[in-house]
Amino acid sequence: MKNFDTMMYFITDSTNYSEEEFLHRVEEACKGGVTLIQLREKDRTTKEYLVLAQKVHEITQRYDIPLIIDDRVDVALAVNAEGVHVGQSDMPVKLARQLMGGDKIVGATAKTVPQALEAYEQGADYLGVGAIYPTTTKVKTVLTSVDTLKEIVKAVPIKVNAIGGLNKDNIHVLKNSGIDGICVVSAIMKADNPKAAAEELREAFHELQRN
Ligand code: TZP
Ligand code: MG
Repeated sequence: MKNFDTMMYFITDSTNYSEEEFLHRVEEACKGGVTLIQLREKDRTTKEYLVLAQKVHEITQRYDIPLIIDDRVDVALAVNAEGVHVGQSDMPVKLARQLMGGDKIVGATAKTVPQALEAYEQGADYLGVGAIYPTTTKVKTVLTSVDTLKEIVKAVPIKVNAIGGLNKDNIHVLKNSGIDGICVVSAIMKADNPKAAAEELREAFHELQRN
């Protein structure tokens, strides 16, 4: 039985960090209580992606946090990661599901209700919806409104996370949206103290759910 929590979903970006600093930041985020980690590498060779994924997986396993690999089913399978995340121009969810098997986590990006329904019908376990705010992490992405996010939450019975430019000071716009969690890159990756940043984000998300 798949058991995973998308509440505090940390997506990595190793750009501008030495491997040592990157891995340290990943571990600090684990200590700060992130519930899911995605390794997201856009400019590495397959071999480099694999080697880094193995190293990150060693860390996440110590903290019992599922590791999701962005884009690459082959890399996810090769390192026995807990799941894969596919976007609209990646491997279709249906194929990713077939290749990964029923026990692994398959996540998908959706920006509209039809995309969300299609991903759910093809076997996605969760959706990342956004960008809610402009982001410097993924410059090409278009914005998704909070209203569309709410419609997606109502349309599918799987977990839905908001993504894009989110931080502890702006997630209040997601109040009453019904989301299961938030995905962040910069708010943790670029923080002076990634552990404290993860803790503060958790607190901010809990606050959002309380009121
Ligand atoms: N997909 C939509 S926005 C985004 C991705 C991968 C990047 C989010 O990064 P940040 O730094 O949290 O804005
Ligand atoms: Mg992708």
